[in-house]
Amino acid sequence: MRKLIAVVLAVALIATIGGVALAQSPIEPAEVNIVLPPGSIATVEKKVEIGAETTDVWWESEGDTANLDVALDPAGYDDVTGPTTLSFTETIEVVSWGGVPLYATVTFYYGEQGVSETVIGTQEISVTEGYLDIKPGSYPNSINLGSNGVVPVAILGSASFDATTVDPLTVELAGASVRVKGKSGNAGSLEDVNDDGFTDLVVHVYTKQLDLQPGDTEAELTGETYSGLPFRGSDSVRIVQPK
Ligand SMILES: [Ca+2]
Ligand SMILES: [Ca+2]
Repeated sequence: MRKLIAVVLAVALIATIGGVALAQSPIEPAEVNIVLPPGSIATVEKKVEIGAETTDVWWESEGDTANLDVALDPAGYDDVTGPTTLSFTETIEVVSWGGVPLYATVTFYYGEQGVSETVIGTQEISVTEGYLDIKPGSYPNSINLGSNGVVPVAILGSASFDATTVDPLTVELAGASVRVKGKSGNAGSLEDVNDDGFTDLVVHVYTKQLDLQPGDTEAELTGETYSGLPFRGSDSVRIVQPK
């Protein structure tokens, strides 16, 4: 079983550079959920819009840095001329669980560093804890790539993560989609698979669609909540060779 973390990045600032009004959310994605075990790293491709101006653009991160490490690459851009969109690769690492949720704020600036700086926008990051379990209740999570069947995956609810908010139709495991039930169009079921009092979402993905190779040890899960917050996560797998 692996930890599941929901990271919400919210941006709600409007900035103007060189007289050009930027989009309502100059920083994309505006909201993201990340699912990953402590000690591992999630990456998010992030885009920052700037207006018609030659300027430096950089970022600063603050928050619960003892437990949550947030950094972006590159550290900044020098003398860029807009309007343009700048790309950053954001890495979010849970160093340890110092109580949940964990918080961080990333602020983007333009201007000349140390001389004049104006805020482009901020991200508010909050991390809540939940759990993900491929083949709930069993370990190792053996997968026979030659199987015509399905693999069950449980997104486990907790005090800080409501698994019933996940839209099962959006869930994919290693590129494999969720089995939809007959004419109903429903997918997944809500049940308490680990008997901890919190409702869990169980889906089944098609084994044939799994983008996994012999030797792979992890499978990534992606999906969205009903409100459109994307999330991702991973759990260990053991690939069994087809006979
Ligand atoms: Ca398992
Ligand atoms: Ca449960």
